[in-house]
Amino acid sequence: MSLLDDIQKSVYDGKTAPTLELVKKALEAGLNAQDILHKALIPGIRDCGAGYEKGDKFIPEMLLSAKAMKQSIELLKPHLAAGGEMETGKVVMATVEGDVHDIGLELVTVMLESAGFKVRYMGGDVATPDIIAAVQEFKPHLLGLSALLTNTMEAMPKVIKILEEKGLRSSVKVMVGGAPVKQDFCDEIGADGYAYDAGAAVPMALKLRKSMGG
Ligand code: B1M
Repeated sequence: MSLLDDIQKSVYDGKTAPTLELVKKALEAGLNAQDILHKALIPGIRDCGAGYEKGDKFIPEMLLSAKAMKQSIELLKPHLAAGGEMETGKVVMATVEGDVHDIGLELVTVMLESAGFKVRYMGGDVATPDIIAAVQEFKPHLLGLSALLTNTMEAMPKVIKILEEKGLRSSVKVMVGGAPVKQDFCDEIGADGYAYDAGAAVPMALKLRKSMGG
């Protein structure tokens, strides 16, 4: 088995300390951080989801895998991309109400920060009024909303509706993402942009930012 296979399995097994050791070893061996992320960590956590569907894994085990994954992302952060020198724009990032999944949100945040965006990271399960308050206070160019559950995606149009009601909609572009979210849904709810993954989120965010001028 390769080092990447070992990392994938270690995330699946939810072993934080051994996973961190393996990630360090991979970095020392000169492996690319993007490869460690996309060829080992993400497949490991996705295997875990598949295991959960089959009944091989239960929530406490998924939590252990999530912990191994999140701490590994912390280790990789400085290697994922160099921090931007220039401030590209301001972003509020949140996973919507009722949805605790925040690993993807964090990855998108790392990528946006590396592209020079100043991000107010709100994490998972953020109440809609808190998202609206962050938009009012931080005055971001972009609002990034994530959802991993089919039943929490519905919080996204609610956020957009309240932005409209409060007269904030024209001041902020809304970008949506997360596994069940697709372009059709983005169009249907009147969001401004959709990105499939963290890599695609950067060009989309830059495009939306540019469309605002200033
Ligand atoms: Co949950 N979970 N989970 N879970 N979990 C999924 C999502 C699921 C697909 C697993 C499965 O059944 N196969 C399933 C959802 C089914 C559905 O609704 N379609 C599910 C379920 C059912 C649940 C619970 C309901 C289980 C239960 O309690 N019975 C429960 C819900 C809790 C809640 O939120 N209220 C639950 C709980 C949990 C844990 C707490 C144990 C844990 C989360 C820990 C955490 O995040 N802090 C967890 C985990 C780890 C998963 C899986 C295994 C992994 C998610 C993940 O981190 N993926 C997941 C299965 C899977 O994804 N295959 C699953 C890796 C991450 C890098 O990818 O998040 O997709 P992702 O992010 C990507 C893109 O989507 C995109 O870019 C990211 C990076 O490339 N992206 C954006 C994401 N946000 C974006 C925003 C953007 C742009 C792009 O712009 C703003």
